[in-house]
Amino acid sequence: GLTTTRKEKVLSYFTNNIYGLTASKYSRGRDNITVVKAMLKAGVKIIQYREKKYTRKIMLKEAREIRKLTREYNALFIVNDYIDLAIMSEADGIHLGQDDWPVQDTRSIVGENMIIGVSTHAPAQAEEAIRNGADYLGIGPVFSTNTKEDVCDAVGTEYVKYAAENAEIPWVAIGGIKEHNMYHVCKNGARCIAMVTELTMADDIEKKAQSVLRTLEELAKNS
Ligand code: TZP
Ligand code: MG
Repeated sequence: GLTTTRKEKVLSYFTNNIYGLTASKYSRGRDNITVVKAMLKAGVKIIQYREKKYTRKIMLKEAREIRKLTREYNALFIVNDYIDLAIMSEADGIHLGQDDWPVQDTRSIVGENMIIGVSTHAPAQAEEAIRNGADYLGIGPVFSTNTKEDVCDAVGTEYVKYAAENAEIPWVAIGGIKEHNMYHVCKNGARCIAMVTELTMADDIEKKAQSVLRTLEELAKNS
């Protein structure tokens, strides 16, 4: 049958989509699996497993469970930080920060099929990530956020605009983005929005994600 290349796969998923991340610390006692299920039910098509405090054993168990669920919902599954966990859980992608392993070295380990995403906070970092073979970029933190420890200062919608005008690969805006301020992000060209606490802290995660997806659709139509 038809084979979808890595590049085509990324492009299709990073257009008009919400990129949902786990955060057990900010999920009001709900476990990561419950949170992911609610996001998937709502129609979120990219899930990142981001877990900073659990043991390897627990992370592997959760990542495999999320791998199963994301397959059922035709969603992309990305693992944050851990190359080994991404491989062991058969994730679609691995997400690297500026202080994680370099893209080229990561590629040599994960092979040609795995998507590699890189967090960037400035144009020079975006250019470097693209040069090194990243498949998508994280653009942010757009607004200030307390969700991430050692997060850099908010980069603002200026950097979103830069990405919209210059990025040669798909990208996702992240950091402090809520339903009420996503207008400013979309207005500057974002077509894929990452959210942590707007979803994980919601009373009803599924309802919130549905509402955010409707808002994104409206904003995309009018721009
Ligand atoms: N990378 C840059 S900002 C951030 C990450 C993982 C956290 C975003 O969380 P929130 O709750 O959507 O502001
Ligand atoms: Mg990292």
